[in-house]
Amino acid sequence: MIDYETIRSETRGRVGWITLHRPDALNALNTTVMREVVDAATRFDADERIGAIVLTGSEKAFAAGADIKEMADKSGLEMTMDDHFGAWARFAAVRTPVVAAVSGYALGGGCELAMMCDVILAADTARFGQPEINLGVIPGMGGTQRLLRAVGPYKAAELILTGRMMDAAEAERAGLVSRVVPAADLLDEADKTASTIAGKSLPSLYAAKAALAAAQESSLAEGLRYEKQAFAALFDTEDQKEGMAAFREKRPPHFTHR
Ligand code: CO8
Repeated sequence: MIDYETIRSETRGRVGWITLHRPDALNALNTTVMREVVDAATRFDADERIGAIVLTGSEKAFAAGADIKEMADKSGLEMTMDDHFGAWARFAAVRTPVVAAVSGYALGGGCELAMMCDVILAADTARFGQPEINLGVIPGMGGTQRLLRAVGPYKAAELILTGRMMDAAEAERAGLVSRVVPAADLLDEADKTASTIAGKSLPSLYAAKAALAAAQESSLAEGLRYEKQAFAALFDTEDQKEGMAAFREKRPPHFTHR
């Protein structure tokens, strides 16, 4: 286990857990958090014993945004030249499915980080928002793009222009979260969901995640072409033969991730 400064990272079965741990700053995302989350996620992604990742925070905060104190004195040119927070793109690009388990605040960069994950489980205490407008800026880690795709243009505009927070029930109605669970059950539910995912064949998980990403990034015609090819390519895996044989033989499949 690697000794990180701002996160905890551990393995439970086939699930890699990353827990944000800056309790004094409500898990505000500074460059150390970014470097460490990206490092942990990249290591899990390179390990075929891992089939899913859970990203979580504390009971009070998933993450209350990018670290305002770290950014406050930067100039526009410095933000551009540093590509401040650019490495988050590497987290968004991991092949392994990521489940965000959100309790408490998921604001600004925290909401944007949750939206880089594939599944968002929310405790009934979760609060989502993009309050950057209150700081004289706008979302900068994908919020204007991913929130609009998640909840539609009018809901996204209202949230981003007013900076107001929405509770877990509203976020679920809006389509931002996969499921809301009682706060006390959040980590168990995240474990169950991630373990279920991690029990599938890795090649099909990677293909499903990539095809879902293609749906966000391309036209319907391109996306359908991509899906058709990816679907056909899976017929050259041993796991496809095993999955379909297991169905015919009325037994659970034993995937070898080949
Ligand atoms: N950055 C730095 N420190 C923070 C942050 C933050 N985002 N959020 C909270 N903290 C710190 C507080 O300063 C405080 O520290 P201290 O005790 O040393 O003063 C500690 O965490 C506890 O916070 P509060 O006392 O404020 O706790 P409350 O329970 O009273 O309030 C809130 C909780 C409502 C969540 C409040 O802390 C808050 O409003 N936080 C800021 C939320 C926010 O504006 N987030 C957006 C940040 S900007 C952003 O995310 C841009 C992303 C894109 C960047 C892309 C760059 C390329």
